[in-house]
Formats: sequence, C-alpha cells, structure tokens
Amino acid sequence: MCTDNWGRSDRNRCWYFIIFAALLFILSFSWHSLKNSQWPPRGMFTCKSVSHSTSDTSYLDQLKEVKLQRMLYEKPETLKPPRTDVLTMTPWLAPIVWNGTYNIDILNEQFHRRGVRIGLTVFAIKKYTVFVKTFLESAEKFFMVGHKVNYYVFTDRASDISNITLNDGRHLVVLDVPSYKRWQEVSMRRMEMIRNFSRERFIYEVDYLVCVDVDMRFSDDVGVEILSNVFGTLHPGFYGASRQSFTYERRTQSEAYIAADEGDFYYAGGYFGGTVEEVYKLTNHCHEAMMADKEKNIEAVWHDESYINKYFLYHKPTKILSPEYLWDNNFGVPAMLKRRRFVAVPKNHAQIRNR
Ligand code: 48C
Repeated sequence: MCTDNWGRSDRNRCWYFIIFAALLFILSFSWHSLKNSQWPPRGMFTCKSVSHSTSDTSYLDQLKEVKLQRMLYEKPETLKPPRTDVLTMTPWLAPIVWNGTYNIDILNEQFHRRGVRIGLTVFAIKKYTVFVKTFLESAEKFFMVGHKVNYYVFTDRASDISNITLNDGRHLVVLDVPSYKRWQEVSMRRMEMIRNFSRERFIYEVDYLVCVDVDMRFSDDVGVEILSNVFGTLHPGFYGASRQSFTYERRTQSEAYIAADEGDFYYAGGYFGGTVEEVYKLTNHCHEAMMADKEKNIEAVWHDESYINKYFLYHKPTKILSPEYLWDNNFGVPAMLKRRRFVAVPKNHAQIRNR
C-alpha cells in the first residue's frame, strides 16, 4: 500500500487517505441502512416507554378511565339516520350538530365523569356593556347547565358589569382590557386578548373555551354536544349559499385570501371554541395574520370573521355547529331550524358602535 520507498511525509499522507476513505465508507453504509429503517428505533425517545420500573407499569397504566353506568335509551338505527334534511357530517368526518342527532344524556354522563370545566368568553367594550346582563341571565338558564362554567367578561368598563347571582359551579370573572377607537379593531383584537389570557390564565382554569359575541342571548339549550378539539359555527346568512357567494376576503395580498374555487362553509366570527390548546393556536394564528395585513395596510373585508374562515380552510374544524347555535330572527324560521339556541339581540348599530 503506502510503499517503503516513499518519503515519511508521503507515507503519512497515504495512511491518512486510507483512514479517511474507510471512515467515509462506514458513514455512508450506516447512513444508507438507517435511511431504510426506523430511526430513532420506536420508543427510543418517546417519554411513554421511559419508565421500565420493576413493577413494569408505564404511564399508560395511569390513564384515567371514563366508564358509563347502565343507561336506557332507544337503539340507534343504522339504516335510518335521525336527520335526512341536512348535512350531519363533513367530508373530513367532522360532525355537524343539529337537533335530534345526539343523545344529550350520554354526552352529559361522559363529560360529567371527566369533570369538564368550560370557559365562556365574551367582550363588552364601550357601550356593549349594555348586553351583558341579558347575556349572562340567559346563559344561566341554557348554557352548559349542571357543568362547571367560568364566564370571562372582557371589558374596559368593569364598573358597568352587574354582579348577578350564579348557580353552583359557575363563576363570573371580569377581565380589564383596553378598548379601541374603531369597532372593527375592537372586534379583531379579541383574538389577541383570548390568546394572551389562554396562556396566562385559561390553560390553568378550564378545559374548553367557547368564544362568542355579547349582543346575543341564549334561547334554548346549548350543552356539551358542542365540545370538540376545535369547532366553528355556520353563519346563519350563508348555510345554503354557493362558495362563490361566500363573503370571504378575495384580495390576494391579504392573509385571509380565499380563492373562488376553494372553501367548505362560511363560518361566523362570533362563535368558535375548543380545547384551550386549540383555541390558543387559532387565536394566535388569526392575530398574527391580522398584524401581517396591518403592516401592509390591509384589513380583511369582514375583520376577524375573514381570518377565522381562512384558518378553518386549512385547519379543518373537528366539529361544526349548525345555525341553531347562532341565529338572527331577521332570517325568519326555515323548516330545517328545529331550535334557535342563541339569537341576536336587536340593536341599533349607530347608537352603540364607537360610543
Ligand atoms: O364589545 C364590543 N364593543 C364594540 O364597540 C364593538 C364590538 N364589540 C364586541 O365585538 C362585542 O362582543 C360584539 O358582539 C363583537 C362584534 N360583533 C358584533 O358587533 C355583531 N354581533 C356582529
């Protein structure tokens, strides 16, 4: 190989080359074999398999069991769906919640056994404080009755929020937040504030968040049937419309842009929710998109509602609430609407906006 009649330095260079070539071969061989195998080997880094204690238990053995008791109810009919007049499942297998499609007794049992805690967020900035009393009184009658509920009322006028008597397991939390000059900005900044409080407080206090408009009142049961990782609500004005007629943001420069040949549904900006983790991601994403547009001097056509529609296009909701959950009586009462659970309170925008 590195022959003797070469000088010392030549011999050294030759051996260095041979060692380098050997290392290169070993590396390329091991890389090739790794590429075709599972790396890291299953369980090597996942914390789940770390604890091989002598009693041979793992974190899986600590999982909480939610077990129901004997319950009596009609058997579900496999060949006879409860609703055939409306879509009850999306193409990505997310349920669309309509009256008659669920058994609230089973769901209540499941969520009670989990000890679920629900946060209901609402903003009452400037003149909108006038809606809070009706909102809360109607929520006491219809919203998650029998479950643990925190009402989070974001306001710049804490003294205007009347303290009403609440049923057991329910608390009113008034959160001081700044107001903004324009009502559009007030509406859009809700994303930022829900994100901030999710991180600083909600993650420690509740499991799910339901984020709604305040100029509304509950008028029928709204229960744990709405809960899911992340959910949106069909806008009452567009549930039967074509995607081209959805009032999405259509300027390509905007972060909320949706092309004419895309879009599943038109979601209302005033009713979304999910686990605190998922709501954190949604509100953070929407807030950052709004700030990016603001930099470009763009504000999407329907403000936070435009950004949430874009979010739900590429982050599909795991459940969708039917217009039963967000209705405006100006639209009348179509045949498919068996219950109106949360309805707009008539208001004169001129009188209360920017006041
Ligand atoms: O709290 C206020 N104050 C305002 O001046 C403007 C809006 N808002 C909040 O944003 C309320 O919670 C409103 O419900 C929400 C915007 N939604 C609406 O004004 C109609 N429900 C579309």
